[in-house]
Parts: sequence; C-alpha cells; structure tokens
Amino acid sequence: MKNILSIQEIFDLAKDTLIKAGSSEGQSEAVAETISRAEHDGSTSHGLFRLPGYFASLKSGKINQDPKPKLTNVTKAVLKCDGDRSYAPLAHKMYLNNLIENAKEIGVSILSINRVAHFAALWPETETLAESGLVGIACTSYMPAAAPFGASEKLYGTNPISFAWPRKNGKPIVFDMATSSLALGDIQIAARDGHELPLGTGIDREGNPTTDPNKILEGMLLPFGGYKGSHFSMMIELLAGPLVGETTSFLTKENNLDDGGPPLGGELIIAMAPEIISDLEDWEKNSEPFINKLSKLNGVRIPGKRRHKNRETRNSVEVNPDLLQKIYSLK
Ligand code: NDP
Ligand code: PYC
Repeated sequence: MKNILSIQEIFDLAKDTLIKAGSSEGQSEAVAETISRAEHDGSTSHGLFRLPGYFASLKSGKINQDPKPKLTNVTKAVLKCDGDRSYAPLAHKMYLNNLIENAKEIGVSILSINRVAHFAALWPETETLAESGLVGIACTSYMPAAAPFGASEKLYGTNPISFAWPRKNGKPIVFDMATSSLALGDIQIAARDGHELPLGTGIDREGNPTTDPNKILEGMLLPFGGYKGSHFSMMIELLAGPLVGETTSFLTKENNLDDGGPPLGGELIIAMAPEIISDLEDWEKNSEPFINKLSKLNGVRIPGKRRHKNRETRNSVEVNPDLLQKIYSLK
C-alpha cells in the first residue's frame, strides 16, 4: 500500500471519507482542508489521525451531516455563532471574515461559538486573522484529561490556546499549544509508536509519575508549567465554556455520546486590530525590533516557523500505514 501521499491526495481522502460518513460537501471540504493543512505543516496529531473520530461522530448522529451554522451580530464587538452541531472548521470557513471585518472597523471583536465539535489544531483560525493584519487568540476546551495542579483526578480538558501576531513583511508568529503538558493526540501517537514521554507529562491511575504513554492514557496528563499552566487551563475552561454559553469539560463529558469522536462544545476567538488599538499606523516599529532580536538569540525557536518551513518545502507526507488501513476500512 502506497503511504506517501501528496497534499491533494490527503485532502481528497479526507473529503471522500467524510462524504462516505454522510457529511455534506461543504462540511466535508472545510474539515478536509484543516486535515490536509495539518498534514502539510506537520501537525500530525491533528491531521489524518483524527479522521476515524470525525467519521465516527457523523455516523453516530452526534454531528449534523448537513449543518447550517448561524451567525448573529449581537454587537459589532460580539458575534455569536450557533454551530448547529457541526465540525468547527465549517463555522470558521463561513464566519471568520465577519470577525475580520468587525475587528478592522472597531478595533476588537469576538467570535463566540457554541454547539461545534473542535477536533483540530487552532492555528488555522488564528493564522487566518494574522494574515489579515489582526492579532488573533483562540481557545477551546475538551473533556477531562488533565489533573489540576496538586490533584490526581482529571478535571481539565487538554484546553488549547493559540496566539498569532501579524507582520506586514513576514509570516505571522503563531503559537498553538495544549495547556496540558502535551495534546492527548500526541500521547496516543507516542503509545502507538512505542515512545516514552518525559517525566512530568502525566501520572498513572494511582497518581505516580510515569514516562509510559499507555499508563498516562489510563491515568491523566498534567498541566504544563505547574500551577501557572494549571491556571491557564482553568481560564480556558471558563472562556471557552460558560463565557460562550457552553459547559466546562466535566459536564461536556457527562453529556457526550461516547462514539470515539469529539464532544460538542464551544470556542472563543478574539481578533484585535493593532492600528486601532495602538493608534499608530506604523505600529510595527515597536514589534519588529523585538521579533528580530528574539529571532537572533542562540537557541530560540520562533513558534510557527517549523510549520511554515514544512509548508514551503514539502509536497507530500508519509502517513502511518496502519492509520491509512484503518481509514480505508471505515464503513
Ligand atoms: P507542542 O507542544 O508540540 O507545541 C506547542 C507550541 O510550541 C507550538 O506553537 C510549537 O511551534 C511550539 N514549540 C514546540 N517545540 C518548541 C521548542 N522546542 N521551542 C520553541 N517552541 C516550540 O503542541 P501541543 O502538543 O501542546 O499541541 C499540539 C496541537 O494540538 C495544537 O495544534 C493544538 O491546537 C492541538 N490541540 C487541539 C485540541 C482541541 O481540542 N481541538 C486540544 C489540545 C490540543 P510549531 O507549531 O512551530 O512547532
Ligand atoms: O489532542 O488533546 C487533543 C485533542 C482533544 C481534542 C482534539 N484534540
């Protein structure tokens, strides 16, 4: 079986598989785009790896096969999207432009999304904002996977946050990270591939430190950065849950149909216009010297650079053969 696929072949495989699960053309294309972009950039844990889960929740009926997400302009600063039980990339494709327009007009705007399942990386949405000249922040919550600092019981989701900073003459700076030590997807891939994980990534069921990904999957992840990261994770529970009219991770899990796919929940996306907020047309004069200095420091890796380099240099990707086999056999 051929397991080196072009980006177009990855897109086609993802789209055809989603259509096989009953998804509409529009939703299938939106999700296939995020999957193929993730594979292109080397965001392996959120590319084809997620396709069986996307498939499962379409089949079970948790995800609407032909959703019609709706947008309400609550105010210019607050756009509300009812996702209609869709996959989040469809809502992004339909409404990120409205967010961009509003932020450019009044300086800051928020897209508050609920009733979507977010099973992807978050950089596609923040990077889109930065490519339009805006600062972007996005966060979403999940289901309990990590213990709050000091506890040995799961309460926080893996709760990612992404930040993107625009540059007039360069690629945006973008970080996108779980607020658990690693994304659950990366733990699952480490278990599949037989890799140990650094101590501090997670604990086993009894609360003992372990480097074994299988024991962490039975047990729980830890937040990144001790109690400080733990507070970030708590913040995301509240911002991507109650603030957008959704539950936090533990109730999300209680309400979730356990079909192997992502739960329905919320996402908060914030767009900010630097010209308006700084009141400077040449606002970059204050950020560029900092970014240049940071980039030149020995040992520093600018977040987003690895992905952008992959995007520029790769036309194809080697896909795990067992994963491909699993995708081909989905019915
Ligand atoms: P990583 O720990 O791999 O990376 C987090 C960030 O740090 C990235 O921006 C990365 O940049 C940067 N980075 C990585 N290594 C270094 C380094 N050595 N020096 C400097 N910067 C570095 O990611 P996570 O495991 O935390 O998350 C992976 C993905 O999982 C994210 O895309 C996230 O959105 C997704 N996720 C999605 C969830 C959901 O509910 N939808 C839940 C949890 C996670 P670069 O990208 O350039 O490598
Ligand atoms: O990798 O933690 C994760 C994750 C959860 C939902 C989507 N990805």
